[in-house]
Amino acid sequence: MNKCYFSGTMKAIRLLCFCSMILAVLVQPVSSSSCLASIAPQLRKDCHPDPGAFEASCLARNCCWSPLKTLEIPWCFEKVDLCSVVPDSERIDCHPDPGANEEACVSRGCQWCASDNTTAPFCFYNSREEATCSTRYPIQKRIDCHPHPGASQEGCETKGCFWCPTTIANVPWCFYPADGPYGYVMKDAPQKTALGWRLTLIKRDSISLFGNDISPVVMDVEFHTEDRLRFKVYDPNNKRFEVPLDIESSSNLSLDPNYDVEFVDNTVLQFKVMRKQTRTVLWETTFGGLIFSNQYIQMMTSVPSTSVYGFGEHEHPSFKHDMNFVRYGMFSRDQSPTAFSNLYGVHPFYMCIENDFNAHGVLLLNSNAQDVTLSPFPSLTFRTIGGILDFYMFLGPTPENVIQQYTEAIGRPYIPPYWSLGFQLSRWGYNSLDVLKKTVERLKQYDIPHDVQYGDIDQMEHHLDFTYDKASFAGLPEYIKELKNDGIHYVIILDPFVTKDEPLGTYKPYELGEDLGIWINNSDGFTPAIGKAWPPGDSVYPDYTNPQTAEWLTQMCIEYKNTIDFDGIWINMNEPANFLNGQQSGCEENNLNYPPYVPDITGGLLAERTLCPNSKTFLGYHYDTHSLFGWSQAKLTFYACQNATGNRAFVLSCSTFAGSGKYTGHWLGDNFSRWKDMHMSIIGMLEFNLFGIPYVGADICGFNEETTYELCLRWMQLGAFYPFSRNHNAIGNKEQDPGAFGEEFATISRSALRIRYLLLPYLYTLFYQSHVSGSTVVRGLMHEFTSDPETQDIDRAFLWGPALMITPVLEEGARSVSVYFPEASWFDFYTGGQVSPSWQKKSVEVPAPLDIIPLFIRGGYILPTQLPARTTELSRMNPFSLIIALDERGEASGSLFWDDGDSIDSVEKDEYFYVEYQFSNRALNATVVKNGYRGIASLVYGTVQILGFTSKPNVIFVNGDTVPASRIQYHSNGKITLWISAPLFQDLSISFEN
Ligand code: MIG
Repeated sequence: MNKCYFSGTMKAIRLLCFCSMILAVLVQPVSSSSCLASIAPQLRKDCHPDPGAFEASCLARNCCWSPLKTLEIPWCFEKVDLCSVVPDSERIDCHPDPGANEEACVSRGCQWCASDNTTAPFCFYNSREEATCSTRYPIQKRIDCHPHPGASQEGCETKGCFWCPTTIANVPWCFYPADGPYGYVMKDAPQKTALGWRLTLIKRDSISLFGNDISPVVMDVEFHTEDRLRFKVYDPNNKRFEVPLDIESSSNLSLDPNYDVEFVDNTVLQFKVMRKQTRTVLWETTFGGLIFSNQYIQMMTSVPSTSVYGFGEHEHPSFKHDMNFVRYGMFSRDQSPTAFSNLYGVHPFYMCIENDFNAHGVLLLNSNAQDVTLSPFPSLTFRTIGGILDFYMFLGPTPENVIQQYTEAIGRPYIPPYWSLGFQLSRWGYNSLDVLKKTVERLKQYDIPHDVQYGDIDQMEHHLDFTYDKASFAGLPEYIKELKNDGIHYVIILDPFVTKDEPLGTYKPYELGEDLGIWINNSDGFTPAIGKAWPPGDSVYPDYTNPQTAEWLTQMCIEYKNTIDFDGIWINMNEPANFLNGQQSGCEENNLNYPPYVPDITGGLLAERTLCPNSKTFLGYHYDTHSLFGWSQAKLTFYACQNATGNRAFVLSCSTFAGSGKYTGHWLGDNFSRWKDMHMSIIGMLEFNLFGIPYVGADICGFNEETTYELCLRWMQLGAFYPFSRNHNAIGNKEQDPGAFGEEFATISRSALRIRYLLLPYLYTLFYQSHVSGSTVVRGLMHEFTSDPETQDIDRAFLWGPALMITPVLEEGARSVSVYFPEASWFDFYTGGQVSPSWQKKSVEVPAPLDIIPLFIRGGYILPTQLPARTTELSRMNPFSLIIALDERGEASGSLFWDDGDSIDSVEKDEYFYVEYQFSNRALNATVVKNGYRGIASLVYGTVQILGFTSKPNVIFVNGDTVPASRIQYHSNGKITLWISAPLFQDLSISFEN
């Protein structure tokens, strides 16, 4: 049976048969037993009632896997034969109009069964009742009138809304139609402003969901740059909270933007944004759907395709979103990754790939508790309970362009210190200096690269920041000096809570903070808010939105540095976390603490595991600033770290917000030692690259629960390719450092890490590019092969920049991986041989024995490398090499960024080195573009490898001198290796002559 594009009538079926014949070879067959995620919940028969269901165990039963937010609905269910479930005679046509196909059908919330032995409609309603009211109120036009649980017909109708139950999960039962008669209308004609347009809107009716509706509201449309548009809806008469992120707007009047905006005044006003070149509608909202009340703001828009990525922070089951009425809450929370839960950071940003493969991105700059619903029409519904609607759209048109434009607005990522690209080791619960020493020692014994060592809260005295345990960690300061001599850097942890209950005169962090008055306060604005966390007694929280806090933090860091000679700061639990729900004394009953609508967040309570929303910070109520805590802390910590160390800052933050990438990296939180979590880590890493935080990784081998030999080994291999590569473990679990499992494990980990170290110059160059132009460091294949739709769903493989594809093993027992090779020349990293061109645009099973993580280099690129060593301090002195992978035309290009790796703002101060490589016409040219780093003088090129060189040259010249035959090796697979010696700081030319 084939997908077909007609439905309903006899004639259509004949057409179907005709078109099946032509299409048979073109389209993939679908079985009538379908795994559609949209299958009505009542048709899902649980296939995994026993615990422990996950994707692989479900598919092993030959069942369907489709996680849904609603837990009561089975995620693993038996395949449903839609064609037999609803008898022909009972089918009510849901798509009598032309153009029916599976997607169009599903987007109406109906069921699709394309069968050629029936005359019944292919697209039909779930039930008679649904048919009756859904014909009147199509689900795609419903604006939720009761977004919180507990809707009833009576309650709904008294609000003046319509009631129409449906079996589709997350579709509103109580709603009003998007095309009116509610919402807002224009008060008068749009006004021209310096940057664009201003519309004054007034509410046209008295319907109110949550009270305190605001009218008039103003919408400003600002043309910021050719590729950036801002539209902002706010209260002109009352200043409401706005996120203090300075996004500059140019006021260039000669702007010729790549977008058009349109106001269509039909029955109800519509606002549209179109891509000028293609006329694709990127945004289309009606003001009939706008709700703007004090604590409930809602807007719904269509999106041009279902290829939507982003929104965070969550554990998303796939990189490309499932848009079947999925809702995600955003409110920072200390919560180990759980499907659909709101996690540590907040990133209301998405990217959409349009049907013609152009890409755009949108940020909703709002920090209040919020949620977004993704629906298959396709559309997005935004709901936030405070602030304003402040949207920024970025026109791309490539995915990389979108992220470059996004980071230009919110702030470009910093360049991490070079040492922090090395392998890092951590655990919670070494519990003593002895154990720490033994662990470090065995990595050294096995010669496993090791650049950074962490100390977690068990090193503190009673969990107090800026202390260390002088009993079980006696000698720690001296030991850190030893580590330094060995080239290993040290990172400390800071929790945000400061106990107020140490004896007077003994705990400076509290006393100094008291003097400076820097704590988050209760609603009175002057008594400190008191919570409870790890330290003994009760704790207060520094308010990092208060500029005074910088002084406190800097002083504390400088003083602590005299004892513990740290190089970087890990800031944790900064959601901010609290072991209580709200303050010690509870949260008063009021609208801030208990707003009429609570977005879809874990626990359904804003104060859960944090402070009361009506606490006061310098910038305003915690209600508004909660999700900015980690962001504001990262910024101050970045400068405090610089001040204390005198070197480039290293900050690793748990909680992040849009713009955090300028100051910090991120690890993906308290994951689990499970195979599934390895896959999830790739999705998280790809997403944080969209969010402008490319320095990201997950706890290698898993944090919670016990790891296993094979899981941990495969994870060491994958983690060797996280931009932030750290093995970290929770207290109480067995040791899982790469030295803990014996010789074989150590050898395999070592070789994966040595590949990482070999490639560090390439990785570092990617970070430079992300800093100056905002491109991603790790990216999905869809960024590079956007017009190949196959790449849109790939989230088990990823790229470093444009040129290196990493395809890890993510399943227990697997000794091969299925790899999709987009259209390009690819070379096996290990042999340098070209993969068969017949593999292009195919998925191929590639061998992956336990000691190998398959890696492929893309033709057309030159990768700078450097011989590895046990630390980057050593490897940075080794000879460089070039891997030149040729494309079909025999060409390739690349570049190298280099500096001392550790000083502040080397790019801004012009203290760096940059060389560009170009290979064409059988010759390599290296052109030094910037020569601002003195240390370059001692560095040399050692080897050059050319991959895919088909005709063997007679002579090879390096800077005009013939290379002796003894320094050339021709491999049978088309690879040539040259041993050369040439200084890095000079231009280099290598030619291959016949
Ligand atoms: O309540 O510092 O995410 O990495 O090891 C747990 C102890 C607090 C959570 C962090 C984790 C860290 C742990 N922390």
